[in-house]
Amino acid sequence: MAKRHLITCALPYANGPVHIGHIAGCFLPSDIYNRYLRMQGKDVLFVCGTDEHGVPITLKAKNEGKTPQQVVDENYEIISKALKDFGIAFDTFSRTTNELHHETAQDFFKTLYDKGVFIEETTEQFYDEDAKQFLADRYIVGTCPNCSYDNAYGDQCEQCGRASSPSELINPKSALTGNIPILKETKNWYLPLDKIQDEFLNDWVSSMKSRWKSSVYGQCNSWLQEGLQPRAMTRDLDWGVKVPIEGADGKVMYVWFDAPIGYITATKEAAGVDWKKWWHDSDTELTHFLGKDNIVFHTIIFPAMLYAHGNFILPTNVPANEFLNLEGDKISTSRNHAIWLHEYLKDFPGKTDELRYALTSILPETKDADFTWKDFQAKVNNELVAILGNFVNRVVVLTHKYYGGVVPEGSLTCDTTEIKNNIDTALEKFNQRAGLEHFIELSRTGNKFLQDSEPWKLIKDDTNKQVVADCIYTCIQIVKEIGEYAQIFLPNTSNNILNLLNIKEYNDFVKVSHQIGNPTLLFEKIEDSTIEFQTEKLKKPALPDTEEKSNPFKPMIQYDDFTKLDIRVATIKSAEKVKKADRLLHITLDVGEETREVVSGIAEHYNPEDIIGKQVTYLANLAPRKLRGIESSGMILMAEDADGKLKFVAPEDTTASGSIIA
Ligand code: B3M
Ligand code: ZN
Repeated sequence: MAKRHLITCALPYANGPVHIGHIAGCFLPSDIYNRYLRMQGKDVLFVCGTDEHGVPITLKAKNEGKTPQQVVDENYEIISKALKDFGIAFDTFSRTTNELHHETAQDFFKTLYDKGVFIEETTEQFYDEDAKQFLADRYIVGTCPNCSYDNAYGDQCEQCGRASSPSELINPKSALTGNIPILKETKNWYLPLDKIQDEFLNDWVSSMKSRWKSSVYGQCNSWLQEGLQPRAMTRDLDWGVKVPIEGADGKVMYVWFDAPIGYITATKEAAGVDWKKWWHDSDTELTHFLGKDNIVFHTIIFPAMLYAHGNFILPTNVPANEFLNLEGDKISTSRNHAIWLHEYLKDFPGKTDELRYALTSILPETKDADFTWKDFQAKVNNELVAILGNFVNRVVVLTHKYYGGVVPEGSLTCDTTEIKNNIDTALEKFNQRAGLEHFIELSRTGNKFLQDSEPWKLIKDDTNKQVVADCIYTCIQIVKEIGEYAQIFLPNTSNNILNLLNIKEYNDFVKVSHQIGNPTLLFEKIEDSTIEFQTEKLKKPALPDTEEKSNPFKPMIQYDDFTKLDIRVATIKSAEKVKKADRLLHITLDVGEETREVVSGIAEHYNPEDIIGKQVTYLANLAPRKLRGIESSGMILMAEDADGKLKFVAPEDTTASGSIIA
């Protein structure tokens, strides 16, 4: 029997907020397990944090004209607040950009280095000569060898999902400049997974066969069957944890090296000097919660790191979940087909338990699951309102009606022991969906007991006094049990039941003669219109950010796209108003070797006579179109200020007409 339990939940990437897929994948399952163990009186530490390194964050920063630090700061705020408001009860929610994390990861790396674990290898990697940097997988785009999609990333094609390496791409290009990258030699440090497989992983993984979920064991085993290869643990990049050894300037740790060490950092933050017992003492049981795309990192790479380091315990279980879909379709952050947690919390104030319940009831434990708003509504209305809320309310109301809210003297006449055992057994085995079904069974049983007992009939006859008292006494104890188990699944409801029963904590029975609280409803029905609103919202592409941007940056283009634009300096030779068109000026431009006629919508901003001789920026190769019978070739580019005023963009000093702008 383990003395203590360390629970980790996969660190969400700080490149965007979290959505219900993340919640069902690991936040909720880990929180349920955490709450379950605590209810058993176990010594538990539950840690998480944001994963703030890696190339996607640097690309996002570039796209949005921000620094990577700004991107992760913003997302840390949104993510940590949403998870806290949702009641995920981490002991600490750390960040991998914290100084303590950099120290911890560097210590870990240094120990492996000093033990001679790494293989140093010089290989040829793609390098962008203009950007003067090596190109990590995500910085390379090209044509997918599998499906011919021409914007596939170096590590994965987003169209067909195939994982690949940059060298397999057809016509690889730098995502930074569009250049064709050259191959250049660079040294990196590799974890010899092949060797660690023979020494340790094969035996260790097979010893876990009976304990781990078959999907987890199966995936892990198939990697081992294929045979592991050494894997680079360093990258030529400037965003990440610096590699703490000589000759490693300009290199950082591979994000999947430092991220799981984030669990250790978070433990240090939560437990201080006591952190060691959580990671070094074999009496600690370590459980990693995560989604299925992270299995290999938690069953192979991180354990290999821990083994190579020595002294660390290894995970006892890795109960990974499958994926959650949304309304029959994959959740997609780029298409904004997602329900963002922070938006749910804003749209449904005070309704965290409703989402917890609906998601727990469909957790993708053994296969992918589908969330629909209709099902959410049905779960709330038909189960939380009609079964749980209804039972609790009836009991409180009847206690007030018959006994003025004072618990009558009675004895237990309905036994719920088996149901409670069923909840425990299911949760022990990570069958949380089943656990929730048994939990709602408590309320169903209470309702049926009350219905069958019919105290409202018996009360009319004085000889039934004790039977009625027994019935109400028993129902009050069942309400208490519901509240007690709600600590695991529905923490707000659990607190509300404490108030209804007017007790401070859940222990033993609610005592005879105790005055309970006044009836209030635990849940309210979700209206059709609310569901329609949410379903409509899913159809609209919106920014997942909290604040609406007035002037968002456009999606990234490649250098090639840019070079298609022929932009020149031009000089205005003549200008006149277009008849019967208030906004248009007909302008003749000197573009060097020729003149061009342009119709421009700037008549409200400039008088024709004032602009003769002005220099402007001219897009020369925009396909011509006819405006008011005049063919307009190309376009004069204008700057627009916040008030909508248009202004010419001119060279700093007079420049020959026709000069190229690039
Ligand atoms: N950030 C991947 C993910 O969010 C990664 C998990 C790290 S766990 C150490 O899916
Ligand atoms: Zn593809």
